[in-house]
Amino acid sequence: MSTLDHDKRPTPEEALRNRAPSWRLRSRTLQLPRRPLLMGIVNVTPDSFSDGGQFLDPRKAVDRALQLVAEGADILDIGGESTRPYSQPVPADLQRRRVLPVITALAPQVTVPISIDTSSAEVAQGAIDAGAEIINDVTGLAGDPATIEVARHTGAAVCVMHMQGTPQTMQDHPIYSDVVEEVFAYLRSRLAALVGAGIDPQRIALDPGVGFGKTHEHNLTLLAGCWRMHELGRPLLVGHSRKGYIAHVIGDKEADRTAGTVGAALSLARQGVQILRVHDVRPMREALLLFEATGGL
Ligand code: HH2
Repeated sequence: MSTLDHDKRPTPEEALRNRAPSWRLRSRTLQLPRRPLLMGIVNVTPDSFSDGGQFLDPRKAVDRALQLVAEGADILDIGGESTRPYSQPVPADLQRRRVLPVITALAPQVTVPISIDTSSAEVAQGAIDAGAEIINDVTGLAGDPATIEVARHTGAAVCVMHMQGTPQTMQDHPIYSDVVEEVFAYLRSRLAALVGAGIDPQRIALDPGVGFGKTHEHNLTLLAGCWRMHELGRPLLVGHSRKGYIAHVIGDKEADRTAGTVGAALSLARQGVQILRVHDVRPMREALLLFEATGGL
């Protein structure tokens, strides 16, 4: 039996009525206003696709995080493993050595919540002990099943992302018959499985996984159809920042992708997406403020 049910597809207006107004984290509840919150990215890695090597030094990573907060980041996402296409997994102990000093230094200095970008239970547990309160897992808590237990017993929030394949294989030949409906069906089943495993649904955010096992056309279709995911009643988090579909649309692989990221952010804001995961907080914040002030929302 197909998991897709085309007859029951809502209109964008109907889907938006189900837009989640808040996200419960470990120590607080985040309100999710109509203008998206910004999750600032800090990659403590030598090889991330866009900022690899810039923040591998823990002091530089902390400074970058503080800068993103000063520019208006509402959440910080700290990661010690690149998941770009064809990247290799990074052992948990190396991820911990990269991210834990950064989170330990940051936690007493910032009031915004800290998220750990990992699919390792060991890394997630260490990050939570150091002060993180969100587990951002690109494998949807399926890569390391022990992560479910970490989320359950710590009460950390989780972001569950869709990916077709693994970073090692995902860009080989991604195939969908209907990318929006298939991502929707995956997120719905993952949400049900995690709730069944004892995770509080109020703590779960969902992410369509831009760039994870998708062609440029898939990414563009998915970005245009994010509104669909509101039917699941959970906060939507989208990581569209600086990714390859922007160069594809612009027609220039070398182009700076900040303006393109802003352009897509406005479409996502209009669709009611609650959280945008971005490298460049200041331009995003300013564009969204103006978009809101001029009636764009
Ligand atoms: N994208 C990346 C990493 N983590 N998490 C979520 N929830 N959604 C995303 O789209 C997402 C993510 C990849 O981007 P980046 O961290 O900049 O690069 P790299 O994986 O090379 O470190």
